[in-house]
Amino acid sequence: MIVKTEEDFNGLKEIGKICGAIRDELVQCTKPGITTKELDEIAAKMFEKAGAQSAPKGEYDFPGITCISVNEEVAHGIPGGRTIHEGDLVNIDVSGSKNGYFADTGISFVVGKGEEILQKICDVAKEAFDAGLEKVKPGSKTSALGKAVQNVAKKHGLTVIKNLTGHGVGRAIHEAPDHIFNYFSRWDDEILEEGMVIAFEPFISTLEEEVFLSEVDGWTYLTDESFVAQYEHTIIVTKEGPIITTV
Ligand code: M2C
Ligand code: CO
Ligand code: CO
Repeated sequence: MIVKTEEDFNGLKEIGKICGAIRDELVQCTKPGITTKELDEIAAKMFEKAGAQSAPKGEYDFPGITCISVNEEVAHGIPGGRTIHEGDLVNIDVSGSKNGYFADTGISFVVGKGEEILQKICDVAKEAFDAGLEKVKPGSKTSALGKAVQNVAKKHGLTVIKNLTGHGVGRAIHEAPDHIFNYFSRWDDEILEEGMVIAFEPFISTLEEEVFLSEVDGWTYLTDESFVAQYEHTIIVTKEGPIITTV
């Protein structure tokens, strides 16, 4: 969407804050022994208390309130009986709506003490996000964000996931621009506009450049031999600088 009024701005900020708070609470609660279903129930209570709705459930009838992905699961992990262990790589992705405004945010992190490479990909996903954020201004091509992400991954000897992308957001969870790629493509010439709302989400991988869909549940994106970390926020593009709604 393109923000046009103060009502738009306030609506986006309100749902952004709610999703950010749920993300942070779930990260805090992710300790060895807890199940992903228990984490999702915390999110359900927080959404209800805030008078907001889960976007995956509301828009796609996803079998969960949030997406929680562990180790070989990269994205769209379904909350369930899986127990969290020390050293797991976990991704919590929270998206929701209130009064017709949407936000989307996610983070990958390591539970307690884990393998060094896992912390590295989480740190590089954040670094790639920050590098792309510098390109978020009216008139920029979305390919500038992809280039920034790819350069950061390369600098660290890592790769990007090419078949998972950022996207427009605001009045729906996924809207135009349909894709903000995490690599440079000369055909990717969408222009960022004043007031445009985007979800920017670098996916940094140890090896593979593509994820595949689980044949078992039809939702979860998986890797074979890699570990992948994501870092996502909802951003309003303005000439005064990007505004992150999901802080
Ligand atoms: O847009 C995402 O970040 C998620 C969508 C949840 S809807 C089931 N918030 C995303 C991540 C990975 C792949 C596609 N979309
Ligand atoms: Co998301
Ligand atoms: Co998203």
